[in-house]
Amino acid sequence: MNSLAADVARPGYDVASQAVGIVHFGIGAFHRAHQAVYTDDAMAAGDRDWRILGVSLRSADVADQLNPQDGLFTLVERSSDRVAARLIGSVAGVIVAPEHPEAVIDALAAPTTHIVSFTVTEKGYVRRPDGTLDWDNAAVHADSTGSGPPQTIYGFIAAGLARRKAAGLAGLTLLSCDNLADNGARLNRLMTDYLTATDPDLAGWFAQHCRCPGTMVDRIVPAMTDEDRGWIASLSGLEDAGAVITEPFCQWVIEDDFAGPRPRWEAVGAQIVSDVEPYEAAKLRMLNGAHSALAYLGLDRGHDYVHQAIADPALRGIIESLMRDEAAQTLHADSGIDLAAYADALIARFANASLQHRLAQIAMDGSQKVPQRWLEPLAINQAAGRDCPATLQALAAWIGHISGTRRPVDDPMAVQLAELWTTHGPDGIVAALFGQDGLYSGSWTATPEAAVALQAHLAVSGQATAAV
Ligand code: CS2
Repeated sequence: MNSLAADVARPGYDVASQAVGIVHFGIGAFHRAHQAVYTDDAMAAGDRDWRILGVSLRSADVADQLNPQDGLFTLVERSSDRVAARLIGSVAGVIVAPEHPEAVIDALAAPTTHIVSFTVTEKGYVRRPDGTLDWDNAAVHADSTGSGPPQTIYGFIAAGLARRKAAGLAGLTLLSCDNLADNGARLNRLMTDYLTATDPDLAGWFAQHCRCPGTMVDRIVPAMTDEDRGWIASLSGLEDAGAVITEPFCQWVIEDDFAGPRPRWEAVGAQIVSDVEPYEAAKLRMLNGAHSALAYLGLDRGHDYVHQAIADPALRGIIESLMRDEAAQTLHADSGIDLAAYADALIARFANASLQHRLAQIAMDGSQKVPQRWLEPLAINQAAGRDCPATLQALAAWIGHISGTRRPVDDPMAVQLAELWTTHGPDGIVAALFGQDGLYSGSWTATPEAAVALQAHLAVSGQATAAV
């Protein structure tokens, strides 16, 4: 490595002397630009021994990037008028779980570990469309039968907790930082179901000694490219394989329900509250709901990036309606959140052209995202007799996307969804997904009018795409 340019801020504490207090599953770019930064700030403000040991459940990429640099990486905040770079010291290193499963369990069972956090994305929770644990998944099945080293978060946490219980150690806080509705309560239910089926005594211990606070996490973090890394090298004078680029905005709302000690994240900008739900619902339905709409509608119109899609007059009105007239109507007016100002701020964040946020990144894993982003608000609005033309237009674009004929589909259910298309065809796909017995009927069932609207959009967008 070369020398660090003088204007790149360094960690404000003695990094090497801090012990690990947090084990984090899913140490992708989002975590490095969010929780790792709050934790770095907390240690700079005086907290001690909260370094983060990252765990990758599959790929060795992040370990290969960060371990040779002792976990250090550059964080760059970028907007049209500002670039700020700093070095983050809170990550101690990364374990590749399939290579060293015992090391992961040791870390979970260490007396100094108090918090296990997760950004494993929606699909990392291995749920069925109705939200319950997918016991048919091969990795969950293998973990539950104990036929080899753990593969899923459930298998690893169960093994770590069993060791803690046997050693008479304290419980853990399991902190989900993924974009699921009610993420803390859901993780608690999934973990409880897993333990009840595999080790009922441990399930009792878990209920007594562990906590799963809910969180709302927010920061837009595009996937890094080689070009980005080259740009950072020219900026800081460092070749940094683990660098991340993000927007200036950052928000973290955490339910005040921990099993033991935690960093004083609230001293460095996080909000610790008694109820996360209003923040989480607003963020999932307005920000993420608009994001997914921009992704599928934007890709259909030939755009590559979020800032291009939001600048397209044909899409801007749909996004405004989806956020203000549809999603916002499902949120509590008395939550204290100014929803009109929130929508304004989101539009400005989407317009940040310097972020280069790819629509294809957001379009990934739609089967796991659509329920909390669109189907919940559709169900609430439908029960209240309100129409949702913008959300339906976006949903139709997703239905077209999962046919697999418009572009490649990166989704754990891609094969199943493409088969639904093959079996039911363009005239039957809406009913197969959202009819009385449809795949997603547990989340939302289309009225006959909504089904007609979806069908009409599908017909139009199908022709439009075919004509391109
Ligand atoms: C995005 C999110 O990829 C996606 O699905 O909607 O990652 C989004 O950028 C973050 O949730 C913003 O906080």
